[in-house]
Amino acid sequence: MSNRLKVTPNDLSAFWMPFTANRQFKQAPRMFVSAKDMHYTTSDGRKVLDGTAGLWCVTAGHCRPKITEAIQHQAAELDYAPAFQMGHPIVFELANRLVDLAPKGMDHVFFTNSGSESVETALKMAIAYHRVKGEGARTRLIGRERGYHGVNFGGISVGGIVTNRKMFGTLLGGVDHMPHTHLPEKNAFSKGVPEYGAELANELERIVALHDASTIAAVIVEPVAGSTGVILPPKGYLQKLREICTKHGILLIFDEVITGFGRLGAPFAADYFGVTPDIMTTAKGVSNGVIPMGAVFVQKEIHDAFMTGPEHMIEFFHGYTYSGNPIACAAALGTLDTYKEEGLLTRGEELAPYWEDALHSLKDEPHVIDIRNIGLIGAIELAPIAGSPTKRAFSAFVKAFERGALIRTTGDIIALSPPLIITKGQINELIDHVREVLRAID
Ligand code: PXG
Ligand code: PLP
Repeated sequence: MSNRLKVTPNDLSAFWMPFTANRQFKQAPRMFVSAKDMHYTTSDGRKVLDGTAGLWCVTAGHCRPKITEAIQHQAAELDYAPAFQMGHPIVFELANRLVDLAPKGMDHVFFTNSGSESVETALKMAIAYHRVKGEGARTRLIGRERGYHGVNFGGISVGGIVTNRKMFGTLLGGVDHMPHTHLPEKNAFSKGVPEYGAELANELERIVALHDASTIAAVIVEPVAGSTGVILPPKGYLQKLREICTKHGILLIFDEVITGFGRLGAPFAADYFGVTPDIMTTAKGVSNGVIPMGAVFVQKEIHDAFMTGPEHMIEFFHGYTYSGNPIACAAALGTLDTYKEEGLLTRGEELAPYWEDALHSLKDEPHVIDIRNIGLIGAIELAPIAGSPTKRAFSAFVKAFERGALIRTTGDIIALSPPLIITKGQINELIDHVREVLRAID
């Protein structure tokens, strides 16, 4: 422990940190050394309330005994088994448990190690599915402006976040984008899903008319866009997308990496909105963020379309060394047990009204230009400092950390997504931290 506390800037240079202002961080590092339930402990011994479930992933809270024990036991029993042409029991057990939890008809699951890999897997499945069905011309992929689908080439190609795309060349060909659904002039301070904007789904018809449906494999959207700053689907929007996709034989992929596993108060956003996609990508909450894992759920019809050639042949030339890694499976089973025992996959529904009221109590605080919420997700959008976008929100992040709360910021938006074990008292505490921070920053 003591060694870990003695970090100096010199020790920090080797690690090129992901999505981090490296030079700024290394001048004034922020370090966590332990965590339990709703709190982290920093290297200087302070408790910090986790307002973000890590990076939206520690859904059941930190260092939960069932998960820790499952990992410890599995590590001593079977540490690794080859993922290709070999199996081990708990990966099948986990697949069955997940399929039981998934929306009806999503009977099969493919394992990955992250949300980014889940997205690549889903996109490849969609294109290959059409090909095995004899519609090999369906190769186009449609994403959405401001969408986040991880950082691999397929994901940034269908994604719509400019900073994540502009440095990396021409990306995948044959990709188009629908417009995002953020309409602050009409929907600011909406509680839950906003009233206006369902007609934006009709933009998909325009794209279909341009390219012809026979060239389009799939549409991928986040049911609720998280990483881009929490953008909600307008009332009726997802239903419309579903109808248009079905009409044209286009697969609908829901990227549920953030919304999966209870974040909205239902197991999946598909359940919450009553719209079932053809493919659903997940990660994060599947293993409580403790061991990397992702899972792609597919409708029976898609899976079965691949099960046709000679039986000794591999049906889908895709997979990862660590697909269904035994220790990750153990972590996921421990996670599912914890969710079940504590009713966490629906706890968000009970807490959502309280959460909504608490968040919207910030409406008249300095800099606030919009507040958005759904399930246990909240966003507080701040007016940017003229000429210095993101600076105000970043100061809020640093101040909140100093005061004892972990929040996330993206652009000038504060995004909150606490573990689903949060109490009402801790919701008050988190919102009070944000209130004090807003009053303290320039
Ligand atoms: N799809 C969606 C919808 C996501 O939100 C990914 C794919 C990629 O997952 P991996 O496991 O490869 O990171 C994500 C990840 C944030 C934040 O603060 C969001 C994500 C990751 C890190 C930070 O908004 N989303
Ligand atoms: N690069 C090389 C040289 C490899 O041998 C492999 C896997 O065998 C990979 C990349 C892919 O690694 P993973 O299966 O962990 O995604």
